Amino acid sequence: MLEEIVKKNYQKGLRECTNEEIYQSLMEMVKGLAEKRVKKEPEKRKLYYISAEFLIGRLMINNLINLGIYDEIKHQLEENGKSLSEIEELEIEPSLGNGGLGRLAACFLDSIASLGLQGDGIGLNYHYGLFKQEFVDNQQTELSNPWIENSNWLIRRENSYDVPCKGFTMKSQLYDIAVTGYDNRVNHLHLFDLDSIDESIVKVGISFDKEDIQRNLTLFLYPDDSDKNGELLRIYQQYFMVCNAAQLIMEECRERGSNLYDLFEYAVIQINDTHPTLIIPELIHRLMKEGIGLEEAITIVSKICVYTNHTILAEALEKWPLSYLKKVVPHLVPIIKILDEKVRDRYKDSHTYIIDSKRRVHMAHIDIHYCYSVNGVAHLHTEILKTNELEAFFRIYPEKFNNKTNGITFRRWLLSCNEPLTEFINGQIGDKYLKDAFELENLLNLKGNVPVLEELLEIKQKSKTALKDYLYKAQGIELNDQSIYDIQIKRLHEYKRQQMNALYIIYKYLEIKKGARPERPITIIFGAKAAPAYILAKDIIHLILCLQELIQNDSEVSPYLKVVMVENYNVTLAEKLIPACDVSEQISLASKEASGTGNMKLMLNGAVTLGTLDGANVEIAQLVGMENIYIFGESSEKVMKHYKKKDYIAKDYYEKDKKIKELVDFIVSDKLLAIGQEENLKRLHRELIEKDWFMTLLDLNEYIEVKEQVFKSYENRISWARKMLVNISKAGYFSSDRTISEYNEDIWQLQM
Ligand code: 26Q
Repeated sequence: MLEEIVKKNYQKGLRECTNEEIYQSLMEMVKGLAEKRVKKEPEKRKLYYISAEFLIGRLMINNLINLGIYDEIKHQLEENGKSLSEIEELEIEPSLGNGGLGRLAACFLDSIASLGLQGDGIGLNYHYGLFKQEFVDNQQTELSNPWIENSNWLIRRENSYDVPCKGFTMKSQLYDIAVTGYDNRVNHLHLFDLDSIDESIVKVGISFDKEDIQRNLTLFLYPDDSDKNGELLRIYQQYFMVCNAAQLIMEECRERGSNLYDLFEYAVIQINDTHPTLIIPELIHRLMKEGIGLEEAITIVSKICVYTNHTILAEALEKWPLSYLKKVVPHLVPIIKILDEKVRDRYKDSHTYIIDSKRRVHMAHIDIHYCYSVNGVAHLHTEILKTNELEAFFRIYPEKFNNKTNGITFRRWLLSCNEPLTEFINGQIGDKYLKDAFELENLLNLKGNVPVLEELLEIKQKSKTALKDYLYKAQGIELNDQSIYDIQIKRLHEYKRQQMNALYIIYKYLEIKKGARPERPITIIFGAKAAPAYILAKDIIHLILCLQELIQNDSEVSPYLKVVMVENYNVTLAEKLIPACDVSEQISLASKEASGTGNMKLMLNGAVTLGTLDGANVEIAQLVGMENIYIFGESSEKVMKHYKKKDYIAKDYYEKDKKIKELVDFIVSDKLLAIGQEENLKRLHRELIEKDWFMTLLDLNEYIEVKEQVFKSYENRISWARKMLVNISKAGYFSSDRTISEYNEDIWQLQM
């Protein structure tokens, strides 16, 4: 079939084609095959997963695997002297997400289709998505990240809707991306674009006129919202997303037979964090326009919408000034006020009001009152929501709260990114685990089999060498593949504590300077983007890059220690880094990481976790047992007590512990100041001593101690391989197929 398409397009054979020509033809073929698999007769009930982010990554390999033609195409290309993996490198990954929440949405779409459920994603078609990161003078700089080039996965549709805002109406244009299930159905990701979008208003880097809504609306994901215009733009974006969603959903449900009074039998809407919350008043508004009374409209919508919370960080819980909503969507304001009044009539606790005394609208409160399910994303996270952050709501609606521990799709995070490991597993236990991930536990029978454990070590070695080759080619980075790869890859945030890892690097550097060389060289790898307006996060990147340079140029230290911060960390890079990882850094301040999903991907690929008892790490620890994970740090209960009592004083740790003082002061040492910017380094230094809101110094000593232990135990290679094996065997629980089955059984109730 590929031959035919190539012939039609270029009048020549595969062998004569360039990789670019083959890539284009493969895409055409896959798009055609996928559309053929779309069910012609839709089922009654459908899920709509609305999200500001869908971090889908490259799609070619994933689609070939899910359509069951990966091996066939690979061989066909080989026979013609072509390499699928070289062709894959031509694909630019869509830049439609930022971190965990967006990647989770992508894994979920894969599992929904793979389980044969009828469910589509709805989001925005950001032309430049999240910025592209480049390092200049050891600082992060942001560039626009165009991904919609000549060939892409978007399919232009007929659908276009009016989106009325105060003073003007915008028009949308729908694009779809096919979501192929593994050996199963095909659903869609619906991405709405502004039809009057104008890319030419972006002048330098990522700066543009934030007030020119009718030309800028779908250019960037998370435009800088550190000023009022930035915040207004975010509200416009959110409204544009949900107004289109509401119209699409109502149109589709009517086509499937709904009279709108029974809409809740036809649709369930999963609200991914608070960003799509305006769907609630918007749907009420639209149902009323169709002649349904207010009370009934509220009841219908409350039987359709469900909400997932992904964070307990106060700054991420969206609160918009009512005056901003009046400026953007005045027609929704009366409805929001009514929703608030109903709450006030019923409940005394003012913490649960939608509009607070400062006239700010709490988006999460709309969700909790008017959705029929509220879920957290890991056991610990859900418990913290119930007993702390959302306690007042839990008292009112205990039946709404439930946990759905996150998961990851094994199609991408094992099959597609780690072929050698996949083949190894298939060889040992067959491939039943592809449909039932718990089957991976059969690998436990091999715990005592030394040749098998040795084989596992060889596979890891191969991936480490592959990463070395890739990073050299792609970014000119030189790795020593005989060193330990210690990897921390995630958004840059103080609570994730990349700065603690940096302090370990300083510790190790000073130790080596004193003559205490590690048994084996250590490579500490970071991948992270900092939000453009998040100053401290950028300071932390600066520190890491300065350490990288310092150590690189110090011949006493560089043979034993290397620091690497990869540029523009994204899904594509994650797919190369994860198979190669030995030690997975999951070191957030306990209670702050809702779940984490990188921790699951790394475990599945045979990395051993070094982490705190936070998010899903807790469940990982329970599954693998304490002998197969390295845990340190104060418990979430203790950390939460520190916050309540305000009794964590960073300065005390700094002043009373000579070692801590030495490490922290190194940030502003002559050596680092000679490399980096005084302003950045001094600010970070001051912050760690004066504030340290995420308690880095609290856990620092224990972190260093346990990390040393990790590196020591790495030397017992067979025992380490056994830890790897146990981690892989127990990763089945973290398949997003399990997570999605639970969502469906407990919340969505879609036909299987
Ligand atoms: C809020 C207000 C204003 C501007 C931006 C935001 C904003 C943007 C993005 C708030 C939150 C996000 C993203 C959150 C996120 O990615 N959370 C992660 O979700 C994962 C999936 O559930 C979890 O595994 C991670 O623990 C959690 O951090």
